[in-house]
Parts: sequence; structure tokens; C-alpha cells
Amino acid sequence: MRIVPAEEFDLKRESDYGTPEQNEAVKEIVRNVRREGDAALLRYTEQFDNTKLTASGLRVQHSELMAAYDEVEESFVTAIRSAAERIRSYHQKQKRSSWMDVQPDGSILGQIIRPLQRVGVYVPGGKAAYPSSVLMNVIPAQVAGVPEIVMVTPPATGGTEGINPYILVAAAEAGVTEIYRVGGAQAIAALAYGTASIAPVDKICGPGNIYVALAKREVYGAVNIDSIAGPSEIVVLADDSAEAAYAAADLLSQAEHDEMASAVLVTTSPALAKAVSAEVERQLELLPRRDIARASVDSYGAAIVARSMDEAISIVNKLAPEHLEIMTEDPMGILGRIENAGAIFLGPYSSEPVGDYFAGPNHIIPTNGTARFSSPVDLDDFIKKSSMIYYSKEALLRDGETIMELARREGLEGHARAIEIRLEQESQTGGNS
Ligand code: HSO
Ligand code: ZN
Repeated sequence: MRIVPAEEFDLKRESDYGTPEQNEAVKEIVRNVRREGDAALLRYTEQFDNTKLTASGLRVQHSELMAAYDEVEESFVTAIRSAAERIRSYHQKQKRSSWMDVQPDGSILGQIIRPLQRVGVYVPGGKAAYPSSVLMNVIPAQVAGVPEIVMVTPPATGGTEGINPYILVAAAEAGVTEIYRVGGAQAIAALAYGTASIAPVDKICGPGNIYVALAKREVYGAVNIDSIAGPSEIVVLADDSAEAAYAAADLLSQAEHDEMASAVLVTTSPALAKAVSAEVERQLELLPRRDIARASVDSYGAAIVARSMDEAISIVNKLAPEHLEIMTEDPMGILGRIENAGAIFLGPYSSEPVGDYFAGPNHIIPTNGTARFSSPVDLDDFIKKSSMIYYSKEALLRDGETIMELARREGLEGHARAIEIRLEQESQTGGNS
């Protein structure tokens, strides 16, 4: 891994908006699914996933879900259950309550929290089909009280027509209520606009390839979507007290996700930079996914040497990483100075995979510097708020003139009269009605 002095470090951020051809292809798929419904879904599934289905075969039956339990190890079921429990209890702490505030004039103002009615979760096939991500998308929705949680995933992720049984078990454990074997842009279009077989949802979440990402962007507005996740990122902030082998292992844990993942060490210690860089080289060769990790480390990896802890912290804040590990003598002392990071891991035992799988916080976290202004997935992603206003007669008599003044200054006489009609009636009846 290359060692870079802080002053030479150049931050590159890339966003993928797809080629014009990809954008055009996605628009066409969405248009056709919207127009033709199931027929288009089945046609695209045959074309892109090499699977011939009938409309009744789209939905995964309960018996298939139960059969998945026979295909996975018992140890996996136990592990997924304990992870689900931890994730559930963390997210339960995020619950918001509706509130009402009764004013002295008898008015009541408040905010009402309601779950979304129906949410769609996309689960990709291929190398990024993570059961842990099923938990991270579905459990917050379920804890928020969403009654209908629909999962879509391409067919044949685990063989002909069969869906990866680990994904199915995770879905069942997390509380998914319906599953459909359909993927790609066509699945996103179906969730957004509905077909005869799949009822439309209010929000679509979950990662996917570029076609899925573009389709989510295309349907945004008709439904809500989550943020579009970029490749994984980790920054390890370390001083000379850090264990080089731990830092290297944690960097590689994210580098192995994707050729475009980024794993960066920021340290005040030139000796540690050297040691970590050497460890990364050594450990990398031992990984089954070394080709992916190698590409990531070579293009996006770096060990940055800062001249002071202040400088190191300011680099971290500029990077605004998805994951930040603080491996210094006094990590708690540094915590308060971190402005931008999606998830912060403190001390030598808070290895990033602890958060990916088990600690409880969500592992869907803002990437590509967006931790500057956004947050990990949580219950707020699955609720909406209504404000409520109950105005008493006393309050309207008191505030009416002010409201009319504001309305007339905007040239909105109709607004003013809606208030005035009430004030006039009051003055006629002498306030005795
Ligand atoms: N670290 C990934 C999430 C994940 N890791 C899933 C393992 N499985 C998010 O950046
Ligand atoms: Zn990970």
C-alpha cells in the first residue's frame, strides 16, 4: 500500500451516473413494465436472468421458504437469529413518539408519527448477495411498524429458479412478508408502479448494480428511495500505539468488498504507516478475494502520514468516511473532534466487521463523503410525520389579524378572507356562539 505524506494526499471522489446507453435502457425498461406489467417482467426475466417464469411463479411460496431452512447449516440460523436480535434492540432505541402540546389558550399542536404502509427491499444476486444486508434493511422497517415488507431478488441466485437459501432464511428471520423472484431495473419498476402480481410500494431500499441504481433514480418521486450506496470505505486513524496487524486486517476487510472500495490509514506515526503497509501486502496474499482486494488497495488505498493529530483529524473530517476506526491511545478523547463519519469504531477490539454483522447499528451507511450531511439507515427512513393543528376560538381571535396581514402582503386575499369570515361571525354574535 502506498505511503503518502499528508500534504500530497489528494482526495478523489467519483460518482457513477451510468453511460447514456445504460440510462436509456433503464428508461425503456421502466416504461415497458409500467405499460405492460407482468408481461414485461416475465420477458425481461427471461432475457436478463435466463429464467422462464409464469406470473404465478413470481411469488416465492411459503413452502420454498421453509425448504431453505433445510439447505442451510443450523449454525447459520443460530448466528442470524442472534444478529437479528442485536440489530432489533439497537433500532428499538430509535423509536420516536407522536407528541401533542396543549397551549394555555386551549389549542393543541402536535406531530403524529406513522410507519410507511409498504416497503420494497431489493436484494442483488451475485457477489453482493449479503444476508446481513437483508437484516439491515428489513429490521428497521419492521421495528418502525411497516406492515408490508416486500423483498425482490433475481431468480436463480442459488441455482435454477432457486433463490440463495441464506438470503431466504435471513428474510424470514427479519420479518419480510412477501418475496418475488425478479431483479434488475424491471423489479424496481414493478415495485414503483405495481403489476397484476406485485402491488406498488411507498419506498424502495437496498443496493444493486448500476441498472438498479439508475432505475431507483428514475422512479424517485412516484415512490421514495433510500440513498444510492457507493463502494465500501474505511479509514483507520491511528497513532503509534496501534497494532499494525489489526489495522491492516480491518483495512482489508473493506477492500475485499469491491475493486472500487477504499481503505485508508491516517496516522501520526511514519513507523506505523510502514508497518501497516507491509502487513497489508502480507495479509492480502492470503485472502481468497485477493484479486478484488488488490485492485482496491492499488487504486484507492493509502497510508497517509500526518504531522500532528490535529492534521490527521482534519483529513478524516475531509474524507467523511463511511467507517472510521480510531486506534489511538485515547480514542474517547478524539471522538468529540470527529465531525464527519458514518460509523465510528473505537479502540483495538471494535473491528469493522463487528459492526457489519453484529453490534446492532445499521451497516447501511453514507459513502462517498455524504456522511457530511447524511446518516446511517434508521427508523426515520421508514416513518413519516404529520403535523397536527387544533386551533381554539380564543387563539384564532387573538392571531387572526396577524394572519390576515401576512396573507394580504402576499396578495392572497382568499387566504385572508378564510380567516376574516370567522372573525366577522364572532363579532356579530358577540362571541356568544
Ligand atoms: N461493509 C459493508 C456491509 C457488509 N459487510 C455486508 C459485510 N457484509 C458496508 O459497507
Ligand atoms: Zn463489510
